[in-house]
Amino acid sequence: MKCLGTVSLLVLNVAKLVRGHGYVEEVTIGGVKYPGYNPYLDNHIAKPTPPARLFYPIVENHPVYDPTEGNITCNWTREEEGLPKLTAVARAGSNMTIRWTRWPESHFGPQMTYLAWCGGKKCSEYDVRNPEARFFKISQDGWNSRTRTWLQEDFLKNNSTLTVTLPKNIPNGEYVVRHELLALHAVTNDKYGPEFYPQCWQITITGGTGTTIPAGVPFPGAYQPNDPGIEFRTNRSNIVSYPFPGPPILVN
Ligand SMILES: [Cu+2]
Repeated sequence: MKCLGTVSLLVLNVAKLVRGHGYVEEVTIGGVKYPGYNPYLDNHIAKPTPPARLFYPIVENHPVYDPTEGNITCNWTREEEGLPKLTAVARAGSNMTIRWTRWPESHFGPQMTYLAWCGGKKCSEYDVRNPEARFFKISQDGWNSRTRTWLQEDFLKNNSTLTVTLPKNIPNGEYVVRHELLALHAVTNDKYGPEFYPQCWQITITGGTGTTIPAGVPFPGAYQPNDPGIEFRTNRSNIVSYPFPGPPILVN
């Protein structure tokens, strides 16, 4: 174990030098802590048996730049590792506490979170990267007009941790959470542009009061590069409000 720890620290430090990006390190649901998919460690212990996770495997901590391509759904995924095997039991109306790797201070922008119903199947047998999957938005936080700061600046004070509340008014069953940070700092830069950091993990909702699945949108398909909240070039001193990309929140 000591040896593994040293290796992962080395790899992480190198990765930090190369690119200061990130991924979800841990999520707490119903008081239980679940590790994220660590692209610098889990991949190496994936053979012959991948570690059982809630999270869709990811290749790197890199962002997705083009919101119209397939990786916008669940990041640069490792399809050869298959779907996650675990699900977290989550009460409708409860909080998920999401801790990212130390988020770079240069990055700012919102978070958006969606759920996709797994069609009455186990999510471990239903890939939400298929074109039929639909995602409904449950949470978003962006520009705080009182403090004049972005969500990604505010959550740095809290160890890169944020909270998303699950809706009460949805049917019980298995869902995939699609949680994403959108970094806007490089939108003026023709070479890079907006940076999307989607992360997907599986939950099983209990105690829900809803009887119908809220209307959802496809990924890719929900975002276009010139959406006002994606091609957002407004100077910080002039921001009045932030037009979130994607649909409104229809359920709570
Ligand atoms: Cu970046």
